[in-house]
Amino acid sequence: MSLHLPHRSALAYGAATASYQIEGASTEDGRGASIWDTFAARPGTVRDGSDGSVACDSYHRYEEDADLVAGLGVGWYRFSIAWPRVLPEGTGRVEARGLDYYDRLVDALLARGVSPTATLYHWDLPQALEDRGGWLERSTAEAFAEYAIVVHERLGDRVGVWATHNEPWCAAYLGYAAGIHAPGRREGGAAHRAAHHLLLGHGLAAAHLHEAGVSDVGIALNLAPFWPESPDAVAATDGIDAIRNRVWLGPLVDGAYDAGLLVVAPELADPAVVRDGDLELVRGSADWIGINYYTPFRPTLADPALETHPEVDAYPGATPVSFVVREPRTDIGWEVEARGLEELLVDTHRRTGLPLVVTENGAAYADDTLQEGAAGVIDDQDRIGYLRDHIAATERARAAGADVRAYIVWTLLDNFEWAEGFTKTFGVVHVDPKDQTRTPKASYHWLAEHVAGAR
Ligand code: IFM
Repeated sequence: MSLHLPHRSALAYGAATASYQIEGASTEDGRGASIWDTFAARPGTVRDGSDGSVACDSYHRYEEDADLVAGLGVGWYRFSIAWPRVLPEGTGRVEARGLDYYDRLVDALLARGVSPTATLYHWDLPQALEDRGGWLERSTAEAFAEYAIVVHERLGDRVGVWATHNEPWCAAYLGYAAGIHAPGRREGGAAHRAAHHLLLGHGLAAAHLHEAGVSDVGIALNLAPFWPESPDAVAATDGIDAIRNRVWLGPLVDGAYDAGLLVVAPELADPAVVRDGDLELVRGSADWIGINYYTPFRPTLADPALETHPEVDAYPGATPVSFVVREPRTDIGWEVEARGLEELLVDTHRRTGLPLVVTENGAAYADDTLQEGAAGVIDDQDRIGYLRDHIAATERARAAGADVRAYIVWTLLDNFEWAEGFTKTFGVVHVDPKDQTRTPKASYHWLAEHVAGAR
């Protein structure tokens, strides 16, 4: 068991979850309100009207969940920390009982031979900070660094691999432009400010973690392969590629926003927002990059005949595009194409030169409609096929020279899938929403066998 990034000699395995999606206990032990509590309470925001107040009740069932991780035989568990459990008002007063929970969780993992890797921000911003402007304000980045120090002080002796943010593109653009994630604001180009402040928060937190002796600080990005459907969509694709991919990689690698990005996001050329030294701080701040991959995107010039993509407003300033989605698709409507993962890993390693981790990959399938197998197991063969193909794609990327250290499946448990509520299930373990009973699916057993065989 190691507390450092796995060695490159063999692909390591892990399972991932996120605090708001699994913990529940949303008012327990002094936890403050998060933007997802507030957003989900607004009618019409979450498909089934649900929220994360109970979710998988992992706050109380973490020992059982640690058993499930250990049963998979994976070396890593990637969880996230709920900022409002630790700092209920976002800054200032620390809630020791919140930290105690993560302390217990980390110990439960270590006792089972599983290395913990913690993500500091998987979208549950303290509502108190949103009330002061949220990620549109620079002060939120500064508060994030304060929070990172507090968490590291408590867990740093047992957690060595840290991710600052998970999918900051979603936090910035689904949250502040498209308005389909918390806090549900539709601020257009101002969302680019949120992106900058998320990056700045990453840079400030990474500097503190490095100072404290951490050598494995990363950031999990949902970079996307864009495959324009037709030659006339190429120019528009450049604009969305800038907002989805280059807005993160440019500062992390070059310490700069590129000229093409500044055309669609002039807000990032404003010296009052991007202050002297910000981009220098971000440059070189990541020791590894996490890749969250589900599907490729095939842009075409906005075609009203295509289904309207819910993310259509998430690229403010860029020429609007539609996305062609080919078959086969998962239950959430995302095309299944493992080649996208291979390409992304090879390209991102080439671009960054950094070690990579597949921090998320998995598929939503409507398991409830599947037959109970003979052994009482949910026979999710489609998910097994998806995982098998994407693990193979990861191995191909490694063979092509991409330094990919680990493959972490999304997700351990069926859980609260954000604006989709509990209607879309990605877990290798079924969770009964009525009583939170856990039932490993066939994909859980398949993955356990695969991991054992890979050792
Ligand atoms: O459930 C989410 C996760 O929280 C972030 N990445 C994508 C997953 C599936 O939508």
